Amino acid sequence: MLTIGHCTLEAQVADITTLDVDAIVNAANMSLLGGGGVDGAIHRAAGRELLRECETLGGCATGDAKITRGYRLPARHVIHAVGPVWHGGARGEAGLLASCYRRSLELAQQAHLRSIAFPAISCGVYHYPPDDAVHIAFATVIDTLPHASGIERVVFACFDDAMFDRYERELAARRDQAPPSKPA
Ligand code: AR6
Repeated sequence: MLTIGHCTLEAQVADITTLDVDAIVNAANMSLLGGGGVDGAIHRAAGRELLRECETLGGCATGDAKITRGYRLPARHVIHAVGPVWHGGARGEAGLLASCYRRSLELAQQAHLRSIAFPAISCGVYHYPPDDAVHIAFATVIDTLPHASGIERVVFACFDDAMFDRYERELAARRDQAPPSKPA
């Protein structure tokens, strides 16, 4: 756990569909019409109404995000972000991945949400190298939080211990950078 301003950041090993937060982020594709991985799990848990709302959205560009209701999920909303497919790193993948995190926080802020959970966008079927992806996720969230002052809680939902360890390393490195507390 790490506190930045009014916001706590934490990593959890969790199925993101079980989290009771204002919004969970989906690692979607440009159609926004569902798929495998976390996308499939979110659509299964939310029910058909989620697909019906997604059908009205006209898809989404890579690096961008769109928000829907959460339907049968404990989460009140789903923010569908489209991460980049990893092609080796020379096709703007890092900027597009950062943009997913930034846009998701912007949408959450605009909707007056306070808590948000992210999966490791692009780290599954899209094959983004996970160490790099986690570093981008973490750094982008920290850089964006000052512009999303209503966000009080960010959860990085990890499907396995290896992913959890990556976020824990980022959290620890950031804690180590914090200025030492003043002597009493
Ligand atoms: N909760 C948390 N994390 C999960 C869950 C879950 N229930 N399920 C998987 N993960 P992926 P991508 C992790 O493949 O790489 C879909 O077909 C998983 O272990 O879901 O962005 C879409 O429709 C991995 O670390 O997303 C797109 O076509 C991370 O979530 C495409 O896959 C992301 O893996 C998007 O690929």
